Amino acid sequence: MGTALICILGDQLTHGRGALKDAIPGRDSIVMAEVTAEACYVKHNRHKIALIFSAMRHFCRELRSMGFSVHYFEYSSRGPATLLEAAEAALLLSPADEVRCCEPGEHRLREEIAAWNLPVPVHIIPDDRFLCSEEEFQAWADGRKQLRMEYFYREMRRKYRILLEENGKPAGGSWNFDAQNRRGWRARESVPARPTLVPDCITAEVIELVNREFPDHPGNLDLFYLATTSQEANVHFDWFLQHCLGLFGTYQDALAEESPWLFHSLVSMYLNIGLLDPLDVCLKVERAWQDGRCGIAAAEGFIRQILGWREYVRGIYWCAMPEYARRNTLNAKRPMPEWFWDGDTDMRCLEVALRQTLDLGYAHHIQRLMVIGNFALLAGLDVEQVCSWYLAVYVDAFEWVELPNTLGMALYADDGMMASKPYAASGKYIQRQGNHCKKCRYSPTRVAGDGACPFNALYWYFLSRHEHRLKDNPRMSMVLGNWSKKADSEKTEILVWAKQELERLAPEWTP
Ligand code: FAD
Ligand code: DLZ
Ligand code: SF4
Repeated sequence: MGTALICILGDQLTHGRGALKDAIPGRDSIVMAEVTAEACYVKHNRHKIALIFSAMRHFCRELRSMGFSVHYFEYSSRGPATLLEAAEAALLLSPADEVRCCEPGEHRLREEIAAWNLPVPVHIIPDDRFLCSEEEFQAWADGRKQLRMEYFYREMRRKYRILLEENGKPAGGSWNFDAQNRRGWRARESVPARPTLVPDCITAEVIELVNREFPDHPGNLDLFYLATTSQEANVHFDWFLQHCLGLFGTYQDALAEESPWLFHSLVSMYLNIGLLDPLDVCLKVERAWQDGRCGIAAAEGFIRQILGWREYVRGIYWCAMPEYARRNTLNAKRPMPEWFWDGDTDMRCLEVALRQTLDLGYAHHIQRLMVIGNFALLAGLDVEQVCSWYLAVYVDAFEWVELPNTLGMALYADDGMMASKPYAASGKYIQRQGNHCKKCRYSPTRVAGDGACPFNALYWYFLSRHEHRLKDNPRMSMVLGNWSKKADSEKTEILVWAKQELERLAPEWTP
């Protein structure tokens, strides 16, 4: 083997994996670069940029301590602006026989790197940090009419023998304990305070840089709360195992005034950039259940998210790209309102979810799906704008995971490839799941007229708009039946009100 220049991207920070798999210190050199092209292709939340830059700098330090020569370009107007420029500059400093890069997690960057024209060949190495390869997923998907996550997940449980009895039956007698995981939040439990991390000097320097260089990006870095090394991320996960896992399942679908994260793990960002290993995390949760530290519903609920959903959405993304990004089944084109960028709305559930999203780069699943996503779906907001907003605002957002969740699951824009029905809900659902409505100027029990929760009329308007498309879906028959049973006068009143509210909340035309 000749010498290689190994290009490590900001979300590929795992030792011994991907392009680092056969790397040898002294023979191969490494390039890492903080570049405008990656930092600005959407207005990434400052927490995300700070996490990635700081984690990259820490990872570089670890590689150097292992004996690797690393060409590290810190963010600067005089430095390379793209990853290609960084690779070119590094090749001049360390000539090599080949450039090696692990396949990027976004289609746009895969295309870009595949087109790199360098003096030596560029070899793309498969990303072995996932539990299901793209080929394996494709083989599972081939010939299936519907790609339901539940069946994929069972295969994954079998493959890794997780939560499985000796006889191959699921532990606890069921594959899925979701029905036990839907309790609403009534503030009866106290949410454990998360340990705070004091930024070290690398992180402090990065925070200053990000505040200076990205002034118009969202994110309040005074609240920076993220681990930036694998070791810290593991400490963080162990804290979750000890303090939150027990109630994770119970309150997985809850919405709370008191806490942005309730009993959620906050590990997606670490998994997505390579600081935590997905199998390791699942095995630790299985062990916690085996040791009696949590119930089966909590363990299964958590493992399903990682072994099931996370791998499944990645499979969908690579199966369906690049056409997937252009899908818009419901023809949703209404401009996204400006208040998505500052959280300035009097709908309390949305205000809470948006403000924490913008300030911290974090919202849990139900906030993303049933509050923000639900509003975007019901209002018919432009699919492309909504997807690029989600890609920008969350710390854990990379297109392979963000796009299927947003376009497919939340917006139902892929004609049911991801979701068996639209995740459309009225204000009653949000009221049941949490305590925001008590602090809201709207009433979740009223449908039309001043003070009525806008989700209610928008919900019926959504159903009536898309009745023709949804009428053959058995999972929609009950709600569509409820709509059709309403008197014509009531229907008219609701629809007139819905259109008026929609124009007020998300004007079709903005000057
Ligand atoms: P927990 O609730 O503690 O769950 C544990 C882990 O399971 C997560 O860390 C994550 O790795 C995995 N997981 C759970 N649900 C999903 C899912 N649907 N898809 C993939 N992984 C899942 N997740 C991202 O990592 N990046 C995104 O950009 C992203 N965008 C989303 C957009 C929308 C509209 C929706 C509905 C969901 C999105 N998700 C995304 C999935 C999920 O909301 C986040 O993974 C989760 O909220 C992260 O918080 P947590 O680590 O506390 O998760
Ligand atoms: C997201 C991101 C950001 C903000 N900055 C960088 C960077 O400066 N250098 C880098 O190598 N990677 C960065 N990334 C991550 C890449 O955008 C990521 O590799 C692609 O989105 C593919 O998942
Ligand atoms: Fe949200 Fe409606 Fe409840 Fe207000 S009343 S918090 S808008 S669900």
